[in-house]
Amino acid sequence: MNLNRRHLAAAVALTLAAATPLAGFAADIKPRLIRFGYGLNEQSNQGRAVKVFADAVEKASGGKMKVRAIGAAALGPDTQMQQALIGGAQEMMVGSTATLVGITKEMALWDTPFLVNNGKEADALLDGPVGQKVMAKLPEKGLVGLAYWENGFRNLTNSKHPVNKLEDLNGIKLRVMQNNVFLDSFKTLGANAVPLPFSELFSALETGTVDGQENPFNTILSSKFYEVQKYLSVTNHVYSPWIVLVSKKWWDTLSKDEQKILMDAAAASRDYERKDTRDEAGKALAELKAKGMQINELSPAETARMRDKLTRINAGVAANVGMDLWNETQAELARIRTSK
Ligand code: TK8
Repeated sequence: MNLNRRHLAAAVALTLAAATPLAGFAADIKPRLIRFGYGLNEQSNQGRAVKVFADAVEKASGGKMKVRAIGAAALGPDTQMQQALIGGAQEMMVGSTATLVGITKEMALWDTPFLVNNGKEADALLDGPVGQKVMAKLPEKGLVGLAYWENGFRNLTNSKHPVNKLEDLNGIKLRVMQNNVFLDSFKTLGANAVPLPFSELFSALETGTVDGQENPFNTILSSKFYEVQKYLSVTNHVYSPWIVLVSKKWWDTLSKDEQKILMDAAAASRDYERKDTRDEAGKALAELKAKGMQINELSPAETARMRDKLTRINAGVAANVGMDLWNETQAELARIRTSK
């Protein structure tokens, strides 16, 4: 016992002696642990990209920064994780911009139906001055945005009947994200829209609490919604981004080098994620069909009717995000469209 204690004391003394001249490098001894939460499964475009981010951070930091990826909403739905980041109880997450509007109202810009026509326009808008301006609104709320990833163009599924025309939405109990633009959009289209966190969606569909939902093909596939949804209507009614977020409280404790490692990894994972998502989306429809879903495309006339109804939402979005930002977005989109 005595001997043990002596040994221990000697070991402590040795450690202290070794540590003293290196005191400035204390952070080097204990790796930075990054709890990175997300909502989808590990086997999804979101999960794969978080893994790419984690590997890039560990590699660039020589193992001094470690990412613990926690998927399937195990740390809670988007809104709960956002609060954990603000409070400093969690370091990072990726989730929908749509669930962030309660914190940063300008994020509602991305909820505008039919805002962009394709991925190229989305990338240019999000990575350009408008996207960066919206992201720059986050730090005053306790969050730092690092990159927009692609969630994708959203499409409708339900368990009742095919949606070929607007009237087919009447009476369908449709889950929407916790976001007023989505709620108003689907009420306007005639559905019985119900906001629910994504983490509750599968079981809500399974038990019939709701009849339908809307998400990109990738998510319909990775979350196995085909098991509980028969009909898929290709509507592409809105492009949804995801956003990679950091707790500002924690961010401010990092060195410039550590911040740069995270920014570089976010950019690399964004490029990987967009490509992976687009590749998968291109194949997903055939897979969903093979899984037994009945798929229909809306006729151009019906798409035009839907578009027309939904443009009534635009004025509300514009008022919400501010007329200046709205006009800047329209001008930027016009510029993007002519410069290709
Ligand atoms: C995942 C969600 C999801 C979103 C939704 O956490 O809630 O429908 O599309 O991707 O952010």
